[in-house]
Amino acid sequence: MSADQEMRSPLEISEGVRLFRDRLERAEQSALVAELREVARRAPFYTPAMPRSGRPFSVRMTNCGPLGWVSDRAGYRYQPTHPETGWPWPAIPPRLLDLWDEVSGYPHPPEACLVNFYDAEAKMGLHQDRDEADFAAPLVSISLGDSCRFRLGGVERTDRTRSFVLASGDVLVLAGPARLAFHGVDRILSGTSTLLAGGGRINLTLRRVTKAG
Ligand SMILES: O=C(O)CCC(=O)C(=O)O
Repeated sequence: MSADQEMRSPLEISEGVRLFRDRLERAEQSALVAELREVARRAPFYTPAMPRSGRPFSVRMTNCGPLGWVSDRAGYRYQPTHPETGWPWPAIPPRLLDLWDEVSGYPHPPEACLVNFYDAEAKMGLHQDRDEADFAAPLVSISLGDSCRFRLGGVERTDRTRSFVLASGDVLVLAGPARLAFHGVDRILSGTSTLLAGGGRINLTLRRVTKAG
């Protein structure tokens, strides 16, 4: 982290929602993409399916960390292995653990890093992240590659929503009263970044899954 990044305070979008614009410099983003390529070599991206209907997600996913979030006809859950290869997820890259320490304000490490890949057409509907045993830990979300229009609501599905752009290098934290805020991705703004050779957007979501201690 440069001194400039250290000095910059996050944008408080609403209570518990902190947006660190340009938190990762371009060189850090590239280094992270190289590490994620290795993660994806060992735990390939796959297409998750919706519970019950089995309808495929438009987003492709993989994970790193002791636990990974998966979805299939049987439901949403965390598990220690890749659903297609049966292999344990690779470790979370140390630079992400450091970032968690710097922005989360939570004294225990994340256990899951969900890696979402969005092509130009992919999106993610409004949802809450609530498959974790403890909501005391925040969600830390990192954007890489093409920008997206991100939608954020309140803790009730019917609450008013707002949208804003998340760009490569931005880090968003949902904590405290916003930990269970509904959120989603309306669309990808194709061609807004040259970070990923083939275009598209990667989102990393760091989560604590079990109750610490
Ligand atoms: O891609 C994003 O910015 C959001 C991802 C997300 O909401 C999730 O993985 O639960």
